[in-house]
Amino acid sequence: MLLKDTTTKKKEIVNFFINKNIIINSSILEQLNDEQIVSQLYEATCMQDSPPTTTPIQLTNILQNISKNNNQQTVQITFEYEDKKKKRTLQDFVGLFNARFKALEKILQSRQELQNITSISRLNRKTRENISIIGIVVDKQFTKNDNIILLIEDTTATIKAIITKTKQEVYTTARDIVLDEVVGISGTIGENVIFVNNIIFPDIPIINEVKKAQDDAHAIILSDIHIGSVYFLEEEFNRFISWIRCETGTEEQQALAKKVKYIFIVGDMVDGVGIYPAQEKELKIKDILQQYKEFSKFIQQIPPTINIIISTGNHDAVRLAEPQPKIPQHICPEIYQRPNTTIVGNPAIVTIHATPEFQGFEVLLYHGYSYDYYGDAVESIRNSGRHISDRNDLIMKFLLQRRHLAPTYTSTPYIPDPTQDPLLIEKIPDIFLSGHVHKAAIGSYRGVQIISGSCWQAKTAFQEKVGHEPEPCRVPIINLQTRAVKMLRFDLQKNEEQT
Ligand code: D5M
Ligand code: FE
Ligand code: ZN
Repeated sequence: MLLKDTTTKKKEIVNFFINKNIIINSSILEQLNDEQIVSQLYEATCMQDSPPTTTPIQLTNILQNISKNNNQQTVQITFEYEDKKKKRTLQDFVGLFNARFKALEKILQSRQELQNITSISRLNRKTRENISIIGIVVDKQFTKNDNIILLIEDTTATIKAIITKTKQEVYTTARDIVLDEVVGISGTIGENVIFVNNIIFPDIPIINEVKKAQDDAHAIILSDIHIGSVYFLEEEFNRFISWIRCETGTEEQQALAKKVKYIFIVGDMVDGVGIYPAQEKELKIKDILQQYKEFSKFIQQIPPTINIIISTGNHDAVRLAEPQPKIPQHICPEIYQRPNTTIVGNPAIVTIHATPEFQGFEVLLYHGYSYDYYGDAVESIRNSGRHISDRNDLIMKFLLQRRHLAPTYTSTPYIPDPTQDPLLIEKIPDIFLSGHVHKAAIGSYRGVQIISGSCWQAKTAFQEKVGHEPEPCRVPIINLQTRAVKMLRFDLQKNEEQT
């Protein structure tokens, strides 16, 4: 028997629908561009021997199940914060800080650089012994001579630690220390003070071999679309949508679009309502539901063969305090109905592209609301670029070293969970994605791929005032097989070349 090719099967499926007087909407047609879906649908419909009894509703269900099954293999939510709604108490803060300290202490305890770890209360303050402690930085001061004094606290006591200018390497490290981070310190003990020789961060081990997919699949990182803002760059965003639909671009560009299997949207989908004072004047769409409806229209245009993972940001319709919940279903029902979407909170970890032969990639998503703080508070980062928007990759590296998305308590508002700290980076991700500063960045740290999305919003009046330089309409794309990352541009006219 001759095996039918996809085109023949496709025709038969379309005929099948027509014969049953079922209107084939564009969403169904789009699904038929996928060979796998065609063959599954073919089996589910045309192959039936007896006269088909399938109703339109059943057919829609079949389609949805097929897509869901296909997507299920490729996107799994690995970490998602479940909010147990209850009133928070001071005790919850204590619990949270203990949970955070314990987790980071455990990581630090395994570090070879820290020999003879002692709790602070048990330090023999009279000897000149070499000691190591693990503690939280509760204060940081510069002396008249520019030496640094840290106040370190563990669960037993506090002690001062002094880092002198003469020890250049550790001094440079210490300058970047931020409040509330947990560090390991080794040095010699004097009377009520440690003379620091070395500072150890929880950090991540060096990964020698990065994971690579077996097939030529690509993932795209978007963030900060800001739909509803008068600054939303609709024309440019439509240019991206046309490209991802393979409707525009050179042959080569279209070939690349076809290989995209994942699109991550790392928060700030819409501009929101009431996010900053007098925002109404800068809103083209003043209704939050309308903003998400507009967003959904774009998402609906993305081919169903692409898995879309959506997390929240500080402009989205959820609380500002982190961990942020996912966008609720009633806010954007159209997106939940799409079989190819995975909606998560902020932060979140998803595993993509796992197969029986390949364990998949762990992807950490965090919008980056805390980054404004670190872009300013960390000296080496502050001095490294003209604007905070230039520094996302450095901030993300800094946070991987701290194993925490917001080590300083005041760097982002949060809801304290007494049993766990959801902003800890406990698992080391393969890929770490962010956004928020409105300029794309690509970097890597010890084998972790760092990528930050750009934005689809022109420079706002506020950003103009504070000297923020966004760089909109750039799209980082990662080849999961080679792990190469490229930057695509949609701010250019058709006749200009993408770089
Ligand atoms: O933030 C986009 C970028 O602009 C981010 O780096 C913060 C900065 N920004 C925007 N508004 C403010 C205010 N009011 N204060 C400080 N920094 C700001 P987005 O999350 O898109 O608003
Ligand atoms: Fe934003
Ligand atoms: Zn933001």
